[in-house]
Amino acid sequence: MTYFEGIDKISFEGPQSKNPLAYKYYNPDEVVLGKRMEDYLRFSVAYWHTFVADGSDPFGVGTMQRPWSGYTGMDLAKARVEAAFEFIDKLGLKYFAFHDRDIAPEGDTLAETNRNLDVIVSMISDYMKTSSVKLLWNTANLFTNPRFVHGAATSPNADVFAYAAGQVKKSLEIGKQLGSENYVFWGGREGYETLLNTDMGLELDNLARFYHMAIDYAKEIGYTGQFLIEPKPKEPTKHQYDYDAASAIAFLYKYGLIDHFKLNIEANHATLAGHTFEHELCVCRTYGVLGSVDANQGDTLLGWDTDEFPTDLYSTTLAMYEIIQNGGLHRGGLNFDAKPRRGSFEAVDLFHAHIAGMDSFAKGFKVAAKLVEDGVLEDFIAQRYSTYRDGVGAEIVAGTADFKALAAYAAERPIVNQSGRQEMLKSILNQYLTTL
Ligand code: XUL
Ligand code: CO
Repeated sequence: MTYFEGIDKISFEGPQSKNPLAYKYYNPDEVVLGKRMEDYLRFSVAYWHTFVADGSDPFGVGTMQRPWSGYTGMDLAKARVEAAFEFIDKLGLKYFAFHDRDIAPEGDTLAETNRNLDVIVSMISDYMKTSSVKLLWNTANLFTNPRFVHGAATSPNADVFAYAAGQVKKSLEIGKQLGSENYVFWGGREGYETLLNTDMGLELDNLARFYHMAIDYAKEIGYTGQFLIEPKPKEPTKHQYDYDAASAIAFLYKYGLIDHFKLNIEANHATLAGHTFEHELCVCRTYGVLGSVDANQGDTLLGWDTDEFPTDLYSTTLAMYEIIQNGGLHRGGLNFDAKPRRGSFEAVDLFHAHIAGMDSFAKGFKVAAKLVEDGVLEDFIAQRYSTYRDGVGAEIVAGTADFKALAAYAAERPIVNQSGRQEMLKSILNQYLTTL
């Protein structure tokens, strides 16, 4: 059965093409920085937005017209798998990502839920055997069901902690079975609403205990995917513990978890935290924990997670610049945790949306690669910090200077600063963006 009737494989036609169902910049075979674009960018489709979400919002019901809408229960779950592999193949994607609850319906008990999962996971596994599509990451949904009303690993109720552990245990087994390259923890309800009823110390200790149990179980079953924490400051909770990259990293250090985790940075989560996307990526690469990316964009006029497909070339360029400085994303990828707007309700809009996202990142990648090749920013930055290469600066860096020596050095010396040249650099960036 064909789900996306009338839509052929999407191919690269170049920037002059007038065909909306073609790539203008994403050319999988083009070599950039010594690697095929496809191998560098590792695009992934998010199962929940593309095959599950129906366009409902707090003010209205779903609007999305989907070829699988007529099915229910396990039949719906199976139809979605068939549609997913057709979609992935038509776009030429290589990765996908899902929550346990996206792929199979929840049963009355954990055992029944797991039986539903087994049926769908074996179907996905069969599809994966006959295609080159891989699972970028999987995760457990520990936020939708009312049992998680007060949190999962940070719930005040130990029975909920136990249930969440059972759910993640199963998800790690699925990760092993399908060979997921990463496993994501997004703490949807791991935060608090009011400090008046919250023992923050116990909640954080328990969250760390939960992660240590996950590490132990992964080791026990031989699951080798990279563990990722996805920071987000708020929504659904008022305050989420993994507020941003810096708070997640502090948590990982405090609880002896830093060697076992990297971070999955989502652009819209950065915006919600009051940071730019590139800031969060830069913090991660500086601390050596940049793992993967949820590629989307927010709206600076709206205070919530809009999960738009990324189309802002300025942002994709600066993000790819950070990713290149990181030596790529290694086992991570660019997962489109993004949804077409509620008004873009036709199935073909899913194609337009992914094409827009992939082209935006491909273009940003090419511009960032050229900036790096030409050493534009590196040379400027190297010169800006050149006082640390010799004299007193070199002594500071080498650790041989102390306050007494520095005070004596500074006593009679006039200080001459250099311009930061911000406007010149932005103008050069625009030049690269518009001429490449
Ligand atoms: C929510 C979000 C999640 C995670 C996976 O804002 O980003 O979809 O990516 O649980
Ligand atoms: Co996300």
